[in-house]
Amino acid sequence: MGKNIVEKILAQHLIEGNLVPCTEIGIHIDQTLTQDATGTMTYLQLEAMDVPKVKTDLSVSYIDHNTIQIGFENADDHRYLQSIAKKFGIVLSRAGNGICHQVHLERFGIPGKTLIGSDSHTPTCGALGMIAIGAGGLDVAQAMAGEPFYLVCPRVIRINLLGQLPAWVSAKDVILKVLEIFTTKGNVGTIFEYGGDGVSSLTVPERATITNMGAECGVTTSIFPSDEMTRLFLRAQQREVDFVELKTDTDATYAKVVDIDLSKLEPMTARPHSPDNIATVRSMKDIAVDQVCLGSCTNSSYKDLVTVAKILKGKVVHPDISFILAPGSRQVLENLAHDGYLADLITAGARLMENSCGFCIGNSQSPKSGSVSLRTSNRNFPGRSGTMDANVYLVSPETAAAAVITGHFTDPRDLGIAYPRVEMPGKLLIDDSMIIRPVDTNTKNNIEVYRGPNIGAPPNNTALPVTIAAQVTIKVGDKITTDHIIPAGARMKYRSNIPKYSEFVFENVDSHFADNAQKIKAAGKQNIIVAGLSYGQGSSREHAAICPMYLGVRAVIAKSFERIHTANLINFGIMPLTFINEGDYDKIDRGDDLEIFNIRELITAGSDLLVQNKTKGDSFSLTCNLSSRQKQIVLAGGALNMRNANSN
Ligand code: MIC
Ligand code: SF4
Repeated sequence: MGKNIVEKILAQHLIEGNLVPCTEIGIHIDQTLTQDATGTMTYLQLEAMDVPKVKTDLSVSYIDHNTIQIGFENADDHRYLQSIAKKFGIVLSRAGNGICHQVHLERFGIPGKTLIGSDSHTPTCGALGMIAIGAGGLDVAQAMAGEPFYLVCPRVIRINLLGQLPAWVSAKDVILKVLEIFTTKGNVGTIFEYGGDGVSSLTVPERATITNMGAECGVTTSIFPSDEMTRLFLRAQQREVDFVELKTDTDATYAKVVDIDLSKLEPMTARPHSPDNIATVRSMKDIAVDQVCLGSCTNSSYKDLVTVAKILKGKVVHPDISFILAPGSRQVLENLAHDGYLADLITAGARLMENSCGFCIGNSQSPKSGSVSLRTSNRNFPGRSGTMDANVYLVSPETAAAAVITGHFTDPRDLGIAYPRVEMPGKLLIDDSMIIRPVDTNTKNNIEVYRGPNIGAPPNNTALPVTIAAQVTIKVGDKITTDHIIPAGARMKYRSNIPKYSEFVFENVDSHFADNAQKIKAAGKQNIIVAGLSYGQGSSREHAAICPMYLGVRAVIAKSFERIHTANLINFGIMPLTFINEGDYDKIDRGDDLEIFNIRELITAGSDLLVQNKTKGDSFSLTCNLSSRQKQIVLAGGALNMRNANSN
């Protein structure tokens, strides 16, 4: 029987298990990437593993998130990352070189290879035909140490893109359509494989917009075939030598096939406050807009920015709009400048930001109170922009440009101008001077690691006790994101300092959470979080597990969990427990005392757990669906504990 693209790459990289959907497999990882916000913890964990050099073909450390340097913390962290890269044989992409996913696509991704990254948008490189997966930092550190990456063998859904996109409709509208169909929940353990005759008309950066935002559906990753478009992209990047053709077999099978007719799509938007709250731009009917942000790892390629430059040429930003421009990479910026488009954008009134995450993570350019902000980025979770009551809409570059001109939500087809269809140049200016490659990876390690006062060791959990006696510290609803659990934005600079960063757990949901959790911990009890569906959406930040662990959280009881966050909870010894009967969620309140007996034995046996609600005087059952490897990790109180136990 024929194979699909996912099966082909997984078969070539399989180390443990069998390619049977829903079972755990271990795969070999060829490449890793980290960014600075998750990277410091990742490398502290790598240091604890006592490995002299990374064992991957390529590991790249990017500095792109915390580039706003107010206070010493971020600059110290950058220097730590630079010295660690030198010590372990890691490539360093310096601050100013661009956003990890955009730069990795341009300079490093290779069709047919595997990549994991400590950032949930790592699937961007699926545009090149890679299996590219977001993971917690500890999993990335283990891959750098040459260990397999474990995941649930995915079911593969084929998305057929048919026909061609009409004028003014672009890749962002395609992925917003996918989000409308699949939503942000219920897609754990799935990979989207794109195919169909429409694929050949999409350039690699357009494919990257689609694979990037597959992360919002919660899929393991998304992938495109590697074809002539891939070859052209790699040729323009002066690395055609990396091209390998990858296509599905004609008799390959899929768990499901979904068709999307590109010619029928229209400009779309994701309304506040979730990427799956989809509507057409036309139905937004003239809503006044205060801010437009163009950039992020989703839509800041050369093609995106040139399209906007052409739309805005000779026009001026509407007086009520603040127009923010953050190119995805230095390569994009240099080429825009070289070809004259940067001048057009600046003349139109764009406020030029650094080539970094910036506005997307809310560490700058927070919009005014109660504002409407149109962004080409991928997440519009509440408060992520840095302004709690802002209304963020996700849109294509074309729709963003239309609002820049008119000052309100405008279907770009109504601008009354010809669509500037932009072709990707066959040749680009290539300049890797902000990339530092390791010099001699074979010499002995005498490189001194720089550690500023912001850097602390990752904390350890204790082994799982026989009984969990805990209080419910917080009860939250459905679709709680890691941005709810531990905010990013201005707080991110504490990422390397767990005691400090932990003060902000659930800050925007319950500002007393950290204090209450510490009090419960001091009283000798554990903390439990109770949640609804799809707990842990969004970012890969393992701090959403480490910081609760530091505050004494031992379990999260939810109706369902998202993939990366589940892996992070397990890695730090927090039990991800699922209601057997979802209705039991309604029987628990914040402040209830819960007891779970005999937990070690029941976990080992794979049995259900019985919880006594001492406050309410009733009980309910939970499951904990773990592989035998994951059971060992939670029993040990986390992956680092298990490693230490195994090496003694
Ligand atoms: C995000 O987009 O939320 C982030 C910031 O890039 C995160 C990583 C982080 O929290 O550092 C992600 O997507 O994983
Ligand atoms: Fe950076 Fe935003 Fe992309 Fe996350 S989603 S990597 S914050 S640009």
